[in-house]
This record gives sequence, C-alpha cells and structure tokens, in this order.
Amino acid sequence: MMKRLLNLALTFLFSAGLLVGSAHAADKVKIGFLVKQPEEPWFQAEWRFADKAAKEKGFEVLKIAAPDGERVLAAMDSLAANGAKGFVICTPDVRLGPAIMAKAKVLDLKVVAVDDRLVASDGSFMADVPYLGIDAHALGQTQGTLLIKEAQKRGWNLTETGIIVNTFDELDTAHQRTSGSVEAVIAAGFPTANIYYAPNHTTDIPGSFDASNIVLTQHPDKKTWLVIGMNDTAVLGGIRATEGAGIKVANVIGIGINGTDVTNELEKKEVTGLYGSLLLSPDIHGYKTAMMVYDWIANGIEPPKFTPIKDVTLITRENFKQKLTELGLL
Ligand code: FCA
Repeated sequence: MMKRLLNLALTFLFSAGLLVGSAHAADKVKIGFLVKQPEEPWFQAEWRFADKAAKEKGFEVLKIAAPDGERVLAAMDSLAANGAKGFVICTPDVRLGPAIMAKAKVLDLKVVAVDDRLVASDGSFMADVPYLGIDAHALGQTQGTLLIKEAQKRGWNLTETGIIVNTFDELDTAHQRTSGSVEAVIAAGFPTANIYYAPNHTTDIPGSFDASNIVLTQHPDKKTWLVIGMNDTAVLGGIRATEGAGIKVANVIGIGINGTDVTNELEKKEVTGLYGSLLLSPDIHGYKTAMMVYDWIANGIEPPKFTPIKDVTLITRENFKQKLTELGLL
C-alpha cells in the first residue's frame, strides 16, 4: 500500500514537471563574480546588478571575495568544480593577469575583466581579455575641474590653498584618474607648487588617511585644502585627515569618485569636507559584465574587447538621495 502511494506520488511529481524541473536546475548556467574589495559598497552594487541579470536570464552568479592572488586562484578551482563556465573579475592585483588567464585556459573558464584591466608581464594591457571600464582620465579631469569651480565659488585664494593628491600609481585606472585631475587643476590656473602627492599604501580609508596626514603635517601654512583621490574611499581618508589636523570643515573640499560609497557621509547631520562624489554606473558594470559572460557561455557570443562606460553625475547633499534611489541603491 505504502509503495503504491509512493509510486503514485512520484508519477504525479514527474507529470507535473517538478522533478524534471529540478534536473534542469542542475544544468543552469553558473558564472562567478570575483571582486577585490567586497567591503566596498561599489562592489556590492556590482554584485546586486549581476544578480539582476541572472534573475532575468535564469542563470546563477557565484559571488566571491578575492582580496589576494591566492584567493583568486582558489576561487577559480572552486568555480570549475561547481560547474561554472566563466567569471567576471575585478582583480586584487592587475599583475595577476597572466596567472589568471593561464589557469582559466586549463579550467576552460571564460573571463571578463571589470574596472581594473589585467596587465601582462611586460606591463602592457592584456588587450585580448574582454574588459569593461570607465574613461578614467576624463573622469579625473572632471573631478579636478569641479574642485576648482567649488573653490572659486567659495572665493578661496588659490595661492594659499593646498591640494592633497592621494595616489595609487600601480593601478592604471587610479593613475589615470588622479593625473587627469591634476592636469585639470593646473589648466584652471592652480599653482603647481601647492600640489602635494600622498602615495597610498592601501586602497582604503586608513591608507589615504595616513598618506594625507603626512602632507598636512608638512604644510601647516595652508589654511584651505582640496582633496583628490581615485575613488570615494581615497577622498574620505583625506577628509578624515583634515579633521584630525583641525582644519575647519568650510576650508576643505573633496569630491569622490564612485558615488556608491558616500551615503553615510552625506547623511551625516553635520556637513563635512566631502562636497560630493562623481556617481558612476555600478548598475551597468555589474549587469553588463555578468550578461557578457552568460551570453558567451550560453549563446557563443563573444564580448567586445573593450566596453567603455562614460556616464557620470555629480552627487551632493542636495541630490544624492534622489540619484541613488533612481539606481535602486538606497
Ligand atoms: C576601481 C576602484 C573602485 C571603483 C572601480 C570603478 O576598481 O578600486 O573603487 O572606482 O575602479
């Protein structure tokens, strides 16, 4: 009797397509999405939009934190073992490029790089690996131009103003942004002698805080300050350093890049030196790169070698809530 009931139940499940459905689930396309700094809201936003693509197309995104080379390579093994056929990566170190691509070949995994472009052993970009990223130099120029505009609006004397430039030159996109920014301030008439470089050891707030502190200690004569950096975190560390040095909030202007990582700052009751941020398109970065890997695996469509993303919006205390809500980030 029990056996008959069981058989009946199984027949029902099969005819209803339920068991067949779960067999299909095993065939679902899986892709990885590896990011160097999962704690950065920017990368969490990319993950969120990769998931959106997955939901639309019915594939699965395995989101993996890969803060160092060892973890990147281990993640690739586990992706292959789990049946994934490709992945998107923002690598913790662009010089891992050749190791990543050699391993991807062995494991038969397709690779799309996002944000940070892979670099070959001779220092050139690995132009064969599909890459989606921003026009970093132009973006940096926008940062510099807007900083000077705001300083002029406040009536600052530029000869008495200092600029902290938080650099991280081993990463090309960082170098492009900060050098573009410096170019723009010089073009706008800012005195070169007042531009001070703060090489960051790490790309987080402590990294830019420490480096900015050194600059501030060395130039106590400057009363007004502009803060340049490759992203929100780099600028925020600089802002924290000016606070620590006792510089008045009204005498500091910083404009970040990303826009995703300044919510807490702009929500603070008291205004800080962070004037705003250049909001990029984490939605496009996450959604499009995930879709590229999926289409490559499922439909054999090879992604273009380079997809530049250009849109940027200045967000400030006035409009950040509206702009981030539009993107579904608040
Ligand atoms: C780099 C930075 C991120 C973000 C991205 C577009 O990876 O580390 O914060 O700016 O480029």
